Amino acid sequence: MTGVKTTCPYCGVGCGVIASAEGTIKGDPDHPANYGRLCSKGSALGETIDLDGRLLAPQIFGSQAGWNDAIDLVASRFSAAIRDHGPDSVAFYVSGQLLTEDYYVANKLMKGYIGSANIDTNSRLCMASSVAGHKRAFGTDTVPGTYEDLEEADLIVLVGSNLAWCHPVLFQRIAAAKGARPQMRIVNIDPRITATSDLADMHLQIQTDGDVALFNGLLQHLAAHDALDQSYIDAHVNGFDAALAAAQGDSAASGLTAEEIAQFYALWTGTQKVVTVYSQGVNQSTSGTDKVNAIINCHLATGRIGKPGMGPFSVTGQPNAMGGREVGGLANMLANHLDIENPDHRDAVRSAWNSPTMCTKPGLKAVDLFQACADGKIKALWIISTNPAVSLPDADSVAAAINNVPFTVVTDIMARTDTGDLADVLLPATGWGEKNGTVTNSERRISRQRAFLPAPASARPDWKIICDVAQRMGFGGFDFETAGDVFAEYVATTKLSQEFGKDLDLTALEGVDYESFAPVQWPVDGKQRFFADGAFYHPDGKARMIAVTPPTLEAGTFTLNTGRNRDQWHTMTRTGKSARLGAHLAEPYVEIHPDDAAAMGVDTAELVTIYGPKGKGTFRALISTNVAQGNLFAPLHWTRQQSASGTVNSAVTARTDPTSGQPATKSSRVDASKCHVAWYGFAVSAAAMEPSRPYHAIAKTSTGWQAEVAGMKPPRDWELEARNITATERGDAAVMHDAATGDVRVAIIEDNKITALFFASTSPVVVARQHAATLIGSDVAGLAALAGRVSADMPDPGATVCACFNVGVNTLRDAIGKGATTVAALGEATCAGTNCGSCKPELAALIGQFQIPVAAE
Ligand SMILES: Nc1nc2c(c(=O)[nH]1)N[C@H]1C(S)=C(S)[C@@H](COP(=O)(O)OP(=O)(O)OC[C@H]3O[C@@H](n4cnc5c(=O)[nH]c(N)nc54)[C@H](O)[C@@H]3O)O[C@H]1N2
Ligand SMILES: Nc1nc2c(c(=O)[nH]1)N[C@H]1C(S)=C(S)[C@@H](COP(=O)(O)OP(=O)(O)OC[C@H]3O[C@@H](n4cnc5c(=O)[nH]c(N)nc54)[C@H](O)[C@@H]3O)O[C@H]1N2
Ligand code: SF4
Ligand SMILES: [Mo]
Repeated sequence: MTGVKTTCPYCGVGCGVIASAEGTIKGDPDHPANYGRLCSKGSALGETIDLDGRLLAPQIFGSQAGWNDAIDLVASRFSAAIRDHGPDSVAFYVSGQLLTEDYYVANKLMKGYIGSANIDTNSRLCMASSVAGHKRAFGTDTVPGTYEDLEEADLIVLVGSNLAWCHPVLFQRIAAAKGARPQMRIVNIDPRITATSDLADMHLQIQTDGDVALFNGLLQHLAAHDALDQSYIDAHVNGFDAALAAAQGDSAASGLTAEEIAQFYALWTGTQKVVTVYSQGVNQSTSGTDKVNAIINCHLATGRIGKPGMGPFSVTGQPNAMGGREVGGLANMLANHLDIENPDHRDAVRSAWNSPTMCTKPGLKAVDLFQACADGKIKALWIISTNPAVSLPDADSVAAAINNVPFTVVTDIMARTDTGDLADVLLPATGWGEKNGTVTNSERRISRQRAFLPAPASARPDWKIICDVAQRMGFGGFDFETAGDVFAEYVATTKLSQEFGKDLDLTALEGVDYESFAPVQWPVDGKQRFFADGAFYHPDGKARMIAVTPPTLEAGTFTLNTGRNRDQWHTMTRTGKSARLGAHLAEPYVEIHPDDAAAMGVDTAELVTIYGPKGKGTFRALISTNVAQGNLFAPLHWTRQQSASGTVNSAVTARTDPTSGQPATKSSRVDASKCHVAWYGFAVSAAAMEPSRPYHAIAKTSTGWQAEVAGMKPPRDWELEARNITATERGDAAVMHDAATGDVRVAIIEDNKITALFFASTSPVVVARQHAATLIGSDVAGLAALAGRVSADMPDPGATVCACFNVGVNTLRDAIGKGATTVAALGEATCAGTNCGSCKPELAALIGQFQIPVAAE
């Protein structure tokens, strides 16, 4: 296929993509991350690159402006703040979705020219605990292994990772490896049962933050069962005795049964080739760094690190989380894995940058940075490629803090985001497909993102915008012509890493052709893994085992856990554009245990309000035994753009890990109760809706928009209510109001075509959502459509399971009933699961659910 080779802009798997300007998207069969595979989000990239909703020109105080004025204003306001209040009165808050080149110049500007380290990134919310844990253990922030280890392992332990939904292509690689070698074992450790659990031989439903207790217990068990690699410890590891002594607590504090613990320990102890994969269930915790070290301790004590099929493996979330760490993106790091606290390192970086000044101390970490905004200490703030008014804990206070900064700049690709809505200046960036640069994935592989579309209107690449501002502030050192020039300078500076005995030396890439650059893993000398033979980066060359003790668990009514959906990316600014992706789970929801729901008097699909100390949110109840009693789970994706009350971080508390500063967004202590409403509604419309009701959530459909709504008292005029909600003034309305049941149905018809449908009821509206959406624009007689039922010639496919081929649950149930009782057979019958495979765990679960049991003979 012809097209441009680039890299997916979503998760840290870093899949190679072949894309064309016509919007065709295919997996790159030659890319070592995915060998041609893509997940549902990657496959739908073509549907999210249109210009709908894009920010296409700079905006100053709400009015369109030219670049010259915008750059002038930004440069002069930052310069004035620095002049009047010092360098630490300004701050940048950036993103693991920036390309390495963008990240490099942002750091250079703040740390080397402004002279402050007040540049932090959303990686603080994501990878900071892994970074801190790596540095404590290895003396460097380095992931030892490669993706192949996941295929070569005999045991994969997933800790706090919903890999099936969040790193789907790695999950598919593991599933394929297990298919080929069924003796491979998988253990999933998560307080919640997830799609990832379907592949697991053992699901350990750990208590929230029980991980340190569990892995401390494992260390004891390894010691007691003669399973240590004493010669590795003697030669390469410090701190064993102290770590073991600290590990003497009770593993029952993990919340697991003695039998579960014994089985897990026996499996780990008896299997040499173990990879422990961990993600946000580990990092996003007040004990996040300790969890990382508790896991690494077990690998160091057994020498199971850096060898094929063995090692601790922190998978990165964002496409360039790793690249950001390489260029020193965090407030407490310097470029090239050098240390901000080390004056020799600072001096060397300053002279490599030939810069006038240099930060002298670490800057503010994300949560503290926004607190400083609230406290009036930050006079100018620049937010790039991230949406903190949604994604930081205590989000309402963060929004207020941003508002409190005298001058705020936001660079984004979208015109409206919750953070952009608070900005004084909006700067339009080129997005994926329009810009050039590099990203580094979870296995340290650097790949190119390449443009295959022209830059729309006056949008500019992020690195260019940052350099324009730097130059206007009067700084030399930013006169790059292309992203390739920035990359070349960055690569040249990595010689410092080598000079100081660090591991990030990319100088072998000097002079490579940026245009034809093929994916390359570092170190670039061909060595695939780190640490099999020791050679750690502490001054004595040894690793450190860290003495860690389990945290004391805080009391509270409910533990609010938060995370991700399969088909949405973070704050939905891109994935929210795809009707296909939106169909999987279309509104903010909370998973709640049936006993808790019953105690609250909450029935299926009613609404639950979650109260944090500083804010609240209202969510659709998804009653499920996948969460333990006392636990709630809600996704982080919904923003005020789709749902005024669905931003879960409004209720999430801003507690952080003391070592890494990473917020503990998986364990807020909250209250929750039923949200009593008088009526529930559902609407589909050809028009864009902004319903603004006590509860509402909008989503894109194949024919327009849908909205879930609820109200505190019935309106006087249902037709008017329907027209207001569906943003449909014109056309005739057919209204049915059943006084006995309270059910309301309104169809609005113009020129014999249905333009809007509205359903309301005193209980949650039962109507086939996707089917209703397909009626918009059709000339089906309004009243038949109003029945909300489905005629024989238009079967309702039901809620979407396979987003690639739009296959619904009803279609799958039919196929299973007709004998398609394996995932492969379902694929043949319906196509479901045959493209990206992200829905295979759900297909398997449906087969279990709908298969007619065969009577025992
Ligand atoms: N579809 C999709 N994929 C994504 C993203 C996305 O937005 N959408 N975002 C990307 C990014 S940036 C990231 S960081 C990754 C995140 O990838 P993951 O970390 O896999 O995703 P999460 O859903 O945040 O959390 C993982 C699991 O941690 C569990 N957990 C909560 N508390 C604990 C605990 O105390 N102990 C243990 N052991 N587990 C716990 C949660 O129940 C949850 O299932 O995903 C990346 N991939
Ligand atoms: N409660 C809770 N909160 C969490 C988490 C959780 O699990 N639970 N997870 C945390 C984690 S791990 C992460 S990574 C964060 C993610 O949180 P955010 O980074 O805030 O979320 P995104 O939606 O990815 O924001 C990216 C923004 O950049 C814009 N954008 C896209 N492309 C470009 C570009 O090329 N240039 C520019 N300038 N802008 C662009 C998008 O439109 C969007 O507004 O959320 C964190 N928050
Ligand atoms: S797994 Fe999916 S989201 Fe992640 S890089 Fe690959 S295609 Fe993109
Ligand atoms: Mo992340």
